[in-house]
Amino acid sequence: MSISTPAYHLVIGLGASGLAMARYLHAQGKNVIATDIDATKDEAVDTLDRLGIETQIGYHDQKTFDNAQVMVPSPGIPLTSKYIAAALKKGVPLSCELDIFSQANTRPVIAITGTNGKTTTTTLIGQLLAACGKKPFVGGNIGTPLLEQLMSDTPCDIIVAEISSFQLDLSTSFKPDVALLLNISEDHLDRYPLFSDYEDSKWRLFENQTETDTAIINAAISGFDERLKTINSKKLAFSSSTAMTAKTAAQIDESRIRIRTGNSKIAIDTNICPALLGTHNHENIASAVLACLSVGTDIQNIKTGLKNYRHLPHRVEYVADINGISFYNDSKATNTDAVIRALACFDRPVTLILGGREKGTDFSQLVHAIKKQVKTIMAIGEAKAHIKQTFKGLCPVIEARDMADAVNRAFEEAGPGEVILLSPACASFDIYKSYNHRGDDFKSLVAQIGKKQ
Ligand code: UMA
Repeated sequence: MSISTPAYHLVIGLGASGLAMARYLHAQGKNVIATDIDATKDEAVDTLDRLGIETQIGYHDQKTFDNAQVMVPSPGIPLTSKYIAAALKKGVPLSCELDIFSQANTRPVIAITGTNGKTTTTTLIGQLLAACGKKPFVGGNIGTPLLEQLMSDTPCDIIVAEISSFQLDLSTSFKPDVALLLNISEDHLDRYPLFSDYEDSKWRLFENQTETDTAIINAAISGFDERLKTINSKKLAFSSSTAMTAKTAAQIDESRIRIRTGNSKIAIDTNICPALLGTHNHENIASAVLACLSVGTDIQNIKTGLKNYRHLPHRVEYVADINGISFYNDSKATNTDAVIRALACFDRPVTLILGGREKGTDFSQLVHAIKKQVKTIMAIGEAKAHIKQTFKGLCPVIEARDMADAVNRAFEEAGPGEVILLSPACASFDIYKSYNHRGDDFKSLVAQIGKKQ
C-alpha cells in the first residue's frame, strides 16, 4: 500500500461475513482492502482477486489499519485485537455488516437473539412466514450473511435475522421492526470479561427501537423488569415459569401455549410440533408465533406451519435406535445451559458425551441436571480432565480417547430404554472444524454401530 492509496474500507477477516462485506462494499463503488490473518484463505482471495480487490493475507499490517477510512471487522474478531485497538486509538472509525445492511435495507426485519434456541427460532419463523404466504430471507448468524440478501435477486418481502452478541457489539444503528430475546445464560466468557457485559450486549438489540416497533422478551430473564423500562417499543412478554401479568402475551404450561393478542385469545397445543421437544422449545414456539402475529399473519396459517415444521440437524436431533438404545445428536450445545435444556427433553437414563474446547465454561452448573438424569459421562477433547475432576463424585466419568471411543463405550455402558446423547457444552474446535462436523462424525459412528448389529 503506497502513501497515495485513496481512502479505503478495511474489511477484517475473510470468513462468510467478511467476504460478503468486501463484495458488497466493492459493488457499492467503495475502495476496499481485505485482510485475514490466516494464510489459507485461497477461495476468498480468488473471489476478491477476480473483482480486483486488494488483499493482505496471512498477516495484518498495522499501517493498513491506521490509514483506513473505516474498519469493518468480522463479528468473530474482538475489538481488543491489538491491530483494531491501536487504530481505534488513532481515531479510525468502525462499521460492521449489520449497520451496512441497515443503511440499505427497506424490508421489515424480525431479529432474534438469545444464548440458546436462536437458530431454531429463526428457522421456525422463516418456515411459519412461508406457510403464511410471505417470502422471507433467513440469514445472519445462522450462516448466510445479511448482505447476501441485498446482492440477491430472489424475491423477498421480509428479513428474518439471527443476531449474535458479537454482531450487536459492533453495531450502532441496527433497528429491527420486531426483536426477540429468548434467554440469556453464561456463554462466550472467553470474550466477555464479565457475564454482565454479555447481558448488556444482548439487550442492545432493542436500543434503537421506537414505539412503532415490537420487543418480544422472555420474562424469566434476570433483570427483566428493570431492563424493560429502557425499551421504547411495544413490549410482549412470554414465559413458562413466571406468573401471568398484564405484560404477558404468551404463557406456556405443559399442555398449552396461551396467546393474548388485543382482545382475542389463542390456545396452541404444545404437541403441535413433534420435532420441538421440551419447555425451552415451547418457549421458542411461543416467541415465534408472537413474532409472526406482530407482522400481521394469520393464526390458522401459523398453526399449519407449526404442524409441518422441519427441524434442524444437531439440535437434540434423533439419530437412531439400536438394541433399544436411542441416540441423539445435540452437537450445537456449546454451553452448559443448552445441555441442561437437552437433558430436560428426556425422562430416561442418559449416557452423556461431554467435552471439547472450553469457553470459560463453568461445568458445575450441570451438577443438578447430571445428578438427576445422567448414568455415565463420556468425557472427550481438551476439557476431559476438567470434566472428570468436576463430576467424578456424581457418576462414573470415562475419559474417552476420541469421539469413536466415546460412542462405542457409551453403547457398551447403556441399556435398552436408555439414551445416548452428544451434548458437549464446549466448542468443537479442538478436534473439529465446526459443530456440524462434530455432529456428522457422531452420526456416522452411530451408523457404523447400527451396521454391525
Ligand atoms: N481473523 C482475522 N484476524 C483475527 C481473527 C480472525 O483475520 O484477529 C479471521 C479468521 O482467520 C477467519 C475470519 O476472521 O478467516 C473469521 O471471521 P468470523 O469468526 O467472524 O467468522 P465468519 O465466517 O465471518 O462467520 C461469522 C459468524 N462467526 C462468529 O461470530 C464467530 C458466524 O456465526 C455467522 O454465521 C457468519 O458470520 C455469517 O453472519 C457462527 C458463530 O459461531 C455460526 N457465531 C457465534 C455463536 O453462534 O455462538 C457468535
